[in-house]
Formats: sequence, C-alpha cells, structure tokens
Amino acid sequence: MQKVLVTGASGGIGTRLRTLLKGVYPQIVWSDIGAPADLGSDETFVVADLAKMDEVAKAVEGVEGIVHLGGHSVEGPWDTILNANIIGCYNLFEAARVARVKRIVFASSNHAMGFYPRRRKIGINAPVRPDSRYGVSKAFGEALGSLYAFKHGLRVTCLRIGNFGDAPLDQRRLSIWLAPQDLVQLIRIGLEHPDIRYEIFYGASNNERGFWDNEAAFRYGYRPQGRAEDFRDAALAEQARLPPDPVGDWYQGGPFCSAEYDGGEPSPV
Ligand code: 15L
Repeated sequence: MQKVLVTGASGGIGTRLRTLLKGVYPQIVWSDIGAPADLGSDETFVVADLAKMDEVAKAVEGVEGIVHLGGHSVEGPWDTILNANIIGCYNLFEAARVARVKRIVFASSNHAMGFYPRRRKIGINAPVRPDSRYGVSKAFGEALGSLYAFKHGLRVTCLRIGNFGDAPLDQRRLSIWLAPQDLVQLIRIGLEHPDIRYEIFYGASNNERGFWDNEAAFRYGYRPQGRAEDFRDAALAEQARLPPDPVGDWYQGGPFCSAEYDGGEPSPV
C-alpha cells in the first residue's frame, strides 16, 4: 500500500486516525466535505462531497486502498442518510472500481445488528437486524462491499465498529468498546492481509462482556489490546446516572433501538 485515501477525515474517528496512521503508509490522502480545522502542512487533503460522483472520482484517483469512514455517523432524517450513506457509499465503491483501487475498508457499525438482545452472542453469520435508518445504511454498505468484492475483485473488509474512544462510556459500551490502537490493527489487516477477499469483522476490543464472536478477525491475526474491564467502575458509575431505557437496555443497539420505538414487547431472541 503506497497511497491510501481516508474519507471522513474531519469526523471523530478520522481526527484520531490522522495522528495514529501517520507514517504507516507512504502517502495518505485525507478527505471530507470540509477540511479539518487543524490540518497540518504535511497532510494532503482533498474536499469531496460523497453525494457527488465527480468529486468522489477525483478523490480516489491513483490510490490503492481506501478507508471509508465518511458519511453520517448517527441516526438522521432519511434524506441525510440517503445522500451521505447510501448514495455516498455507492459513489465511493463505484469510483473505486473505475479507478482500479485494490482494497476498501468500510466503516460499518454495530447498528447494522442492533436489534439482537444483549444476552445473545452473535457472530458474522447472523442475519442483519438494523436498529435505525443509519443501521440500514451500514447493512447496505456491507452488501455493496460484497457485490464489489465478488463481482469486481475489490478486496473489501467491513468493520462493524462498536464505540470508538479512549474508554468505554457506560455499561453498554463495556461490551462494544473499541480502543483506537485496536482500530488501527483492524484497518491494517483490511489493507494489507494477503488473504482478504471479503470479510466482516467486529470492531471491538478485548471486552469480557462482549456481545460478539469475533473469531473471523482473530483468524486474520487480530489481537486486541484494549480491555474494557479496566474501566468498569467509571463506566458503571456513568450508567447509574442514566435514566432506565427498557427497550434500549435490552438490545445491543441501546438508544438507537428505543428511539422512535413502537414495537411492543422486546424480542426474547
Ligand atoms: C455508532 O455507530 C456511532 O457512529 C457512534 O457515534 C456511537 O453512537 C456508536 O455507534 C455506539 O453505538 O455507541
């Protein structure tokens, strides 16, 4: 990997990766709809609105690998999700195919699977159960990745990211936390591992209360270093300050499940 494009450079994860990926690849092009405020003079940035194919095509020119973090990163109105995450994701994969990009790492989300009860451990073979329009857009991105991998030979890795940050923020996040350095490991497997064709990994650290079986990632050498339980007391104290949420507390997707909910009794399975 000589030249890598990272979309979503101005977002929360992109901002951290700009430090963490420094020097990992000879050339990194950062992209977003607007430039990060603290863009360094040694960083290459290209403006691209994901909903505009010509701008996306320019951004992917000459790159070998893409880390696609761009788009809308939480639940939103349908028009927002449609433009940023559905049309935007299509434009990205299609532009990559035309430009003969070799690999894409797609930032999917735990919200593609949010409607599984917390007490159920799921792997990558469980059917998708999106908990929001946002979650549906991530399931769409995973399906699109599969199409471009098996039909067009792109090597695609989808990361169902839990919650990225320096520490798990509450009880649910003790199960889904992803430490920054662990995300870097997963991205590097996606961009570099010779055997990748199409894979889905859970973006989670070494979490004792994890909801997910991440065997697929382990097979590719993923060895997460972050241990959520090291932050247990602070996370549980934060949880105690939150109001009860019968639906959100039952399902893996938490508040994404309870928002706009009128589905009756939560599912036991
Ligand atoms: C996500 O997918 C979001 O991008 C992030 O902002 C968090 O809400 C996270 O999920 C989560 O589930 O905590």
